[in-house]
Amino acid sequence: MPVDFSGTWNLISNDNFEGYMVTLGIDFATRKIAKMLKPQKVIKQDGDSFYIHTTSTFRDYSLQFKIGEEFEEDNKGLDNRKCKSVVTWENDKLVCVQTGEKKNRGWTHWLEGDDLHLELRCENQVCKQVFKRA
Ligand code: 1AG
Repeated sequence: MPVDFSGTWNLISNDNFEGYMVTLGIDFATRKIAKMLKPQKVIKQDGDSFYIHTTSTFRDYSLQFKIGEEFEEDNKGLDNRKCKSVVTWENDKLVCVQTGEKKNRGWTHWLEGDDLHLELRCENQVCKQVFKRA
């Protein structure tokens, strides 16, 4: 049985979100608001199809993909850049490579105990987020 990320998840920690946002060129005022947020993620996993909806009081972001199928990602409401993204399994981890203007951009999701982990990478910055089941 593959890992199942499905569920509703609430952010409990957010390490170096600031550094990640700075490399993406997010302005000071937006970063100040974004840092205060406690986003919620709703993940629906159906075989190799994923739907990940991240919501907050400020901005929402939704993503739909199939494992191994490259798609055009429009980071609307985030840094507004477009990139070509592909998500693959690396053992039990979900690894996304976001190819575009920014080097070394991507993220990894995995489960650890009852928690959902997310590492967001851009250039030399790594943001580490942890979520608990709602
Ligand atoms: C995400 O990607 C995207 C959601 O988790 C937020 C993560 C990082 C934010 C990216 C850049 C910061 C830009 C602007 C800050 C403004 C608002 C922040 C809003 C945060 C809630 C949407 C991985 C994901 C897979 O798609 O889980």
